[in-house]
Amino acid sequence: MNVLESLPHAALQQWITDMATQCQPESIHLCDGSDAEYNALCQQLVEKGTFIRLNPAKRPNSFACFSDPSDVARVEDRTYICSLRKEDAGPTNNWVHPKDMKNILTPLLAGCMKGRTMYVIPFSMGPIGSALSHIGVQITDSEYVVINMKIMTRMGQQALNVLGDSGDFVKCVHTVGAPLAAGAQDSKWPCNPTVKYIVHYPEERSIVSYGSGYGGNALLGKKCFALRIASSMASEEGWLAEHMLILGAESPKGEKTYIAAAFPSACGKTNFAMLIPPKSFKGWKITTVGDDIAWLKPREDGRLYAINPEAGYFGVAPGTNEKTNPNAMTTIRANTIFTNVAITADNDVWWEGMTKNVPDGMTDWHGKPYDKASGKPAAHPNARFTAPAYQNPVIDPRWEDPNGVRIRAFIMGGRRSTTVPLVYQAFNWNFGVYMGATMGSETTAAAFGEVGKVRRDPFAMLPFCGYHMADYFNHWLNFGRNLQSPPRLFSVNWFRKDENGAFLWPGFGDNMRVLKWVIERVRGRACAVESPIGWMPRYENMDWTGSDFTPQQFEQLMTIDREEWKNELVGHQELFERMYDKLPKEFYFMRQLLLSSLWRSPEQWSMEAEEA
Ligand code: O2Y
Ligand code: MN
Repeated sequence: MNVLESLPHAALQQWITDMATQCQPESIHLCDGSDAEYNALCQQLVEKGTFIRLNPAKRPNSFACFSDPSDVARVEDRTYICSLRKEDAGPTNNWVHPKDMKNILTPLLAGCMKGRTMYVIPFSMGPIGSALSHIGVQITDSEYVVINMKIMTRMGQQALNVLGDSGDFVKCVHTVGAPLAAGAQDSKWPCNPTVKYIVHYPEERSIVSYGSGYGGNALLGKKCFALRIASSMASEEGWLAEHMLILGAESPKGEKTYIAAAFPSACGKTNFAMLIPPKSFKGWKITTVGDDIAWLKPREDGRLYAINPEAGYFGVAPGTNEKTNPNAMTTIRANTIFTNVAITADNDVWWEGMTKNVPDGMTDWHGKPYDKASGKPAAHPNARFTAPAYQNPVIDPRWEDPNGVRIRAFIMGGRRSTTVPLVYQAFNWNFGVYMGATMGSETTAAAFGEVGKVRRDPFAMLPFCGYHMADYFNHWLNFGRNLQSPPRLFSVNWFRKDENGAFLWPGFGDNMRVLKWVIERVRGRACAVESPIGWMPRYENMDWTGSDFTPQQFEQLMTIDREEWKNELVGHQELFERMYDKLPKEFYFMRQLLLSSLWRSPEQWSMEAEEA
């Protein structure tokens, strides 16, 4: 029997049939999401030479693979939002009219899966059956993608059951763009080294990804669906799809507070999601609901609840170690796929920053013997692990709660060596939205080549917002108006440096001190002092047990330098000018207010602060 005939969903059946006619695969495989299917596909990739089975004694049921060197990261310059109107995509997205884009893609898709299997992956973003979840169906010609989607989503029959015979689904088409001629030898990492397109049609709620087999380009449930398409759905339907981790903080008294936090890449987002409090914070426990994406909706009580739409972690490996993130190291101890890491002589994995000592006899991410003297990294800086979330030793007991968890605070952070203090709280929702909109992070070598330049990354969503960024700000402003006791908004910066370039803040576990102040603030128990940019803790308002951090060090970390802030506000203006046509008018007024409060002399601020 034709595999598709078993599908009760006529529109789904028709769409798959149409795609098969276009892509001309050799066969079609409807994924059931079973472990047997997963194991068989892993074995298939081992036999093909794509996967290397890792030492079962050290890393059970785990595999490593090396991508094509042209296919190692998301391709932002090849990523498009093809809305019907250019002004709906906005100035920060690449835009082509959907008709013109289809004229480009149709010939590329014709016969693109020749010689390959077309896998059909039904998947749920979010817990099965949750009112906050949404269904997608991805077709792909990559076994690697099927295996990763099994870890990252709830996929297979369970998602088909939710769809029934007429449910809505986001159409996700993926091909590596490398048709295989009869009898030709396949490459270990098929992809199209020169032609790549990651295309989103927000009105159709569909995605087409051509030419890449890697990460955010190919696992379409993640950035493409859960952020770009979902953010556009969310703005129409009155919810939020955000590039945020979700963590739970439990106090020694058992009081639980859930917080969502947005950080651009290279800011320690996974470390924060799995934070281990300092030993002196006896009885405090941090648990992870999600490490990357949050979907948030108000419930009948008017309060805001969040789910993690994902089921796994696609985390950056380099820099992860037993000190920086022991919970991540435990999470990836088994059942994990490693991409572009180095392989040790005893068939385990290694990357820069895992251990001080660089092991001998490794294979590098190019699959070649690693020459320690080369000065080159053994693992690619964007090397990844794909691991099931349930393996996280600090997974939150409610991480799959279909109702979501109530969010009490949003934390926004960037990597700033100057200007931005360790922590401050926005005066109100609107100032918080302004704060998120003007977030910036200094570029690191791995990501952008030019080091240390502030790149504005509103809500860490710049590469992931599926519509006009200024419409997104308006959506946030409106959204707050309808919430009962809305979450409070905070800015953090773990990366401020002194005049010698040394970090002023220890970070990692000590970030718990900041988190505790945030929690106490939202619960109305912590004091703060008013500054020109928001509410800030005094030294004595934070918990320093077990720390020798001095009031003088704190002062340096919290300084608001008027000249630096005037420059900062010039940076805000530059961002606003890029999107002036739709920018919320409130933002101009808030910028003016910030300017005028910065204009007051520092002596005046401290006098007013004392009075407050
Ligand atoms: O490089 C990629 O293909 C993936 S990018 C990514 C992966 C996991 C979580 N976050 C990100 C990101 O760029 O924000
Ligand atoms: Mn991310």
